[in-house]
Amino acid sequence: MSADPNCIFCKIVAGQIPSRKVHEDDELLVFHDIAPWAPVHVLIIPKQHIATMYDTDERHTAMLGRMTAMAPKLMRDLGVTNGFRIVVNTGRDGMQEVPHVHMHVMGGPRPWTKG
Ligand code: D5M
Repeated sequence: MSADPNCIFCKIVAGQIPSRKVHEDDELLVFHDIAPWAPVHVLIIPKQHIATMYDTDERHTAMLGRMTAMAPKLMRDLGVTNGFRIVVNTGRDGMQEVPHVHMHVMGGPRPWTKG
């Protein structure tokens, strides 16, 4: 599985940087965002290093589908039952700060910032 030694999320996957893990399987890792915008804010990431959504194509359809499909259960399991938001920032103008694909999943009682 490809990893970038300089990537902070690859280091989390490798266990070199601690994280509050919510879910892990062969392909994906889910952990709490260190700077949450909402009462519940997790990141779903592929374990392999993929820098941005520009680096994905039809070959990643199943993986991207799994990321989206697991969000409702993750939120329910974390007690979020009144709605949530999914955001995937992409590239500089897309306000992506960490260059490893990640899906923000955010919920919990409002008010909270729209990010
Ligand atoms: O969002 C990148 C997100 O990654 C941002 O919400 C903070 C989060 N982040 C950064 N470092 C960590 C660590 N070490 N643990 C957990 N969360 C982290 P972006 O969409 O790139 O702007």
